[in-house]
Amino acid sequence: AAPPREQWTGQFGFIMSAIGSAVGLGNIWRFPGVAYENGGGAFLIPYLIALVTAGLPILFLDYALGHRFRGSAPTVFRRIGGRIGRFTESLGWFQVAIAFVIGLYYTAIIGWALSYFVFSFDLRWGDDPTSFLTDEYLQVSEPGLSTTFVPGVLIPLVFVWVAVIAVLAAGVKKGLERANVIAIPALGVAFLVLVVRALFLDGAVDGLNALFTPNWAALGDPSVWIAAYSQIFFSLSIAFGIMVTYSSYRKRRANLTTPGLVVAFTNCSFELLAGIGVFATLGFFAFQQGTTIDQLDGITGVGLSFMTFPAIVSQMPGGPLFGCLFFGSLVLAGFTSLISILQVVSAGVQEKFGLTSRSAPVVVGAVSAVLSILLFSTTTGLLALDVMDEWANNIGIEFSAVVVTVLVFWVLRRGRELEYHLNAVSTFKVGRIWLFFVAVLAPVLLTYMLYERIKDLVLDGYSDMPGWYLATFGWGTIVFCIIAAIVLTAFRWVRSPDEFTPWPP
Ligand code: LEU
Repeated sequence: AAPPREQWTGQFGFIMSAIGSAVGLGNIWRFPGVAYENGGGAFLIPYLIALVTAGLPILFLDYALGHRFRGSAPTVFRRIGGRIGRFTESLGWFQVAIAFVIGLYYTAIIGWALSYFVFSFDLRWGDDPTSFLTDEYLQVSEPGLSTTFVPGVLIPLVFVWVAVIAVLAAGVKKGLERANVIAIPALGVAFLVLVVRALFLDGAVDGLNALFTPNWAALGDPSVWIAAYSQIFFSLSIAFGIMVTYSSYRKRRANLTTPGLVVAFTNCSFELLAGIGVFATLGFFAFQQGTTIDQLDGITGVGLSFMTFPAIVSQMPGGPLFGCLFFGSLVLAGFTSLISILQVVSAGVQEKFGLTSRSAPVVVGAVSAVLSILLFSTTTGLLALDVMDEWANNIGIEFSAVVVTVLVFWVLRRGRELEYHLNAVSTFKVGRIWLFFVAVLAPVLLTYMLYERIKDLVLDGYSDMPGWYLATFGWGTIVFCIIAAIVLTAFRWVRSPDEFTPWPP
């Protein structure tokens, strides 16, 4: 018989690991730019509304699903499906596929951060960090598929893949949990030092004003709301299998909702803190240049962390230390999230194909690593990354959230059962309001937003990139996930999942 299901040592290990997953590149690299682009201070309103109406409720839903049905996403959706489990399993594989895609480029960014951590020591990027990034470091070429590898990007990328496979192969307790218990406090300290330092820079206040001065008109724009919901899902690691998988390793009698509140609160505080730190630093930069923040370029996404930040670090007293703290934080935050992403894929494959908890990460990791290296260590990596990130998050994850909620609450009608399960041991009880948010409000809002977003992308394209390119890397990503879901569902289970985790309990 297969060994019993792995478990966290206890609540603390789980909470640290869940925070490790939630706090990631999304908090440091993605949030500040997204907030700034979508109305600055006014973005906090849709953000908080998204947190309360969809973030927390779906976080609880993921916990309930994973914990009650005790398995990776495909196992969970097969079990909850009952007689139609053969079909509903595909939803689990769709989530696995999204996690797989995100893992491919997420690793690339961690690899860059690792390089930049090293570059910080001697401010290697010189006087023009923008051209350093695109021309010297990434050696970006026209959109396309190049086969020219860039060694400086390739080597750290390989390193990150080896590290993540090693952690996963060591298992839930000795690998994932241990890595998080060490890395998360370290990250907390490094990041606090960074933010406090930033607040004492000249011009910091102007930076905060730029972030927090609301542009109320933005609230009328659906794309701002979509950005808020997507950011919450990505940031809390919900609706694509991560929290389902993580909560399946909790002990049978476990308080579910209270740790959920702790994790969500910590994640969002960290996110706001990152916004504050980043904008204080931008304020300093604008001050140095005798200009204002809205005149600066490159405040979003990749540009912010890898062009603007290096430029600032160069001008700052004690710059190398600041750079090390910033890029070191990115590496730690990113790595602890990456292990949760890959665990989703690894656990799914492990259960379906009857692999061991040691061999599954090696197989899954090797396949992912090869693809990730092919896509992101060549001269066209940067563009592919941007497009895949947009589609995986704004279309893939939202689509998954809609299908899960409709399936669980409307087709299978399991709402009451999950509510009961959540309340059985938890101290924070959920009730009618939770059901209303997850079963009614979330699917309705998300369907509308998804429709708007798809319409926009179809009609207006994305960042002036050629249509064929968006078709391949954007829509192609979604098509890939759907095909993967169908194909992986069609395979036969090598062993019944019930052998891994006794079912029914
Ligand atoms: N929650 C993570 C973050 O904020 C991302 C997720 C894909 C693990 O970066």
